[in-house]
Amino acid sequence: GHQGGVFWLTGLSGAGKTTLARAAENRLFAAGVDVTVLDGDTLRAGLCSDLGFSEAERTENVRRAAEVARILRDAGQVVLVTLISPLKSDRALAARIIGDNFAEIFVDAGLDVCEQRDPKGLYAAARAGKISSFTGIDAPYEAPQAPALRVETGAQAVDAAAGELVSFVEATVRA
Ligand code: GGZ
Repeated sequence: GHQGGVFWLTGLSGAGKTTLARAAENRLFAAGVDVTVLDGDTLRAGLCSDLGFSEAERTENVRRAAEVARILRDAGQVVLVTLISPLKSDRALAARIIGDNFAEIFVDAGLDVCEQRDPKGLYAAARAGKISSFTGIDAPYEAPQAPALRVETGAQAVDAAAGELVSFVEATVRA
């Protein structure tokens, strides 16, 4: 068996949070772990569809995700949350809401790499002034200073990055 726990993946748009979490989810599920992914895009399509990208709305987005993650954790799930969650203070809010078994994971790819990937053309749109308050362009990203785990996703392949995350999760929740 295993304990519940929340693994909070923070990082820039395009850093690979969702890809990493989905790869880890598959491996953890195969290893018998009860795992759920709370993905920013999914949440914003439903539970958080009333929220935009102002500071106050991002805080509310983080708060709702944290409350849901806590419920799932209390039910014994391993929860992988993938939100940019750019502000230190918002991640501290999530940590406070969740309490025990919370781990901050820094999904670390440089802005240059993320902007080059630009899978949805959002960086280009932000540079062109078509969208504002875009994280890394005209809105801040405060990198974690002391994350529980840092996963490099700029140069490292998805498989290797997922392996690091899975090992960390297993070591944490099987303890
Ligand atoms: C940042 C934005 C923005 C702005 C739309 N700033 O790479 P994506 O596209 O698929 O993921 C990003 C997602 C960010 O939502 P989060 O809920 O994770 O953000 S936060 O934690 O800050 O609340 C991006 C898209 O939404 N997107 N506009 N202005 N990302």
